[in-house]
Amino acid sequence: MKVNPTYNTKEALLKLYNKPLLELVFEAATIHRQYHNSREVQMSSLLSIKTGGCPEDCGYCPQAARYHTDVEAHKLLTVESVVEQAKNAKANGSSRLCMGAAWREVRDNRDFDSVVEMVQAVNDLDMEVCCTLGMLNEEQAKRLKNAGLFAYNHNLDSSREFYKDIISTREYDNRLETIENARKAGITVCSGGIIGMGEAVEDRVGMLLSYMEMETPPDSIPINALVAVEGTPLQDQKPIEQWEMIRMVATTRIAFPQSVVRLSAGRTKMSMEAQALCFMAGAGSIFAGDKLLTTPNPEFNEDKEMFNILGLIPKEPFQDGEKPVSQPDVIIEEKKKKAAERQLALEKARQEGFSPRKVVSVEK
Ligand code: SAM
Ligand code: DTB
Ligand code: SF4
Repeated sequence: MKVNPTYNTKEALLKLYNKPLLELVFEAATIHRQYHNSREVQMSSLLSIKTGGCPEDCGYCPQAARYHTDVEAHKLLTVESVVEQAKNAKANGSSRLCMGAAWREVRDNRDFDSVVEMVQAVNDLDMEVCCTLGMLNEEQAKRLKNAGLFAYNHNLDSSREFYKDIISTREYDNRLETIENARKAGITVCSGGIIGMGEAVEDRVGMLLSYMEMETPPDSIPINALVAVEGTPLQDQKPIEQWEMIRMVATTRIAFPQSVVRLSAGRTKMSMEAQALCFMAGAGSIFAGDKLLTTPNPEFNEDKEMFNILGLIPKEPFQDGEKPVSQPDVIIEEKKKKAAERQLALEKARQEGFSPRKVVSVEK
């Protein structure tokens, strides 16, 4: 049961969301235990591979160039540095690495070639590789799949109606297309949203309804609490009540029994008790490590202690899908071949006595 048919209308979802809290948690916990190992929680680490300077206007995002935040823009990381940080995440218990880039969309350039190499290298470490790079066409999705990408994260963020109040530079339908492109390429889909942006409960369940209307709902659904960052239009939003986070996790769990519900941004503001209720209600994953993309997150050690207290176990990789096989990338191979041919031609010319012409300055 990918989607729960009992709750496939807005009215039914609203009623569910507003149920007495402990009844809601109990119903979610019961469903969770039918489809998942309730002691396992995946630790997934985030890595911002290209930070800041984004042309989009997402009202929540500290990486949008037009807002004046403390985020320092940084060009794409090297493959070596990504591998080093992936190894560190794995040593600390993470079985998944999610690489984020502050791009509007993927472009077919050298940076994308590097991302393809990053995907190959991290997949070789036996970690699930996820990317969130903005909009993506079908060809680009196929290239990532071929490199060994396990998941693509692209969020609808909220309901179709509320979305317009938060983002104007790209349409809700563009997002649906990117999700579809990832799906068609055979990549698992990670797609969810943010609560606490000033939306109504109707918008929260409206987002869930958008996922219900898909032919195949997302394999995993991240639920973020807004991290209100100074300099963004949403800087003054009051932190969301922990109860709302618990309700949203539980409602998502019940509506999509087979998907992994990810308790995502906003955990620094949550007590361990509130997080415990989220795990009880079916959260099957957290972002682990002291940084999300640009904002703080609990440290590995803090989460290890929480896992010990609650009796949770870090989930092994590839429990929800086979490890993709990394294939050589045709475009990179072709570029390498051409570079080798050029090098060979240069060597040959040198052997034949060719020396590059000296540039002589001509006096006027
Ligand atoms: N640029 C790409 C894109 O927008 O798809 C990928 C990176 S973007 C930072 C990924 C997601 O992070 C957003 O869709 C949003 O849901 C979440 N996010 C960004 N800023 C956030 C914030 N301040 N609080 C909570 N979630 C946030
Ligand atoms: C998602 O839904 N949440 C993560 C991940 N997908 C990429 C990102 C949260 C970002 C929080 C703000 C920041 O650290 O910049
Ligand atoms: Fe850019 Fe993504 Fe941030 Fe939007 S959420 S401003 S697209 S980095």
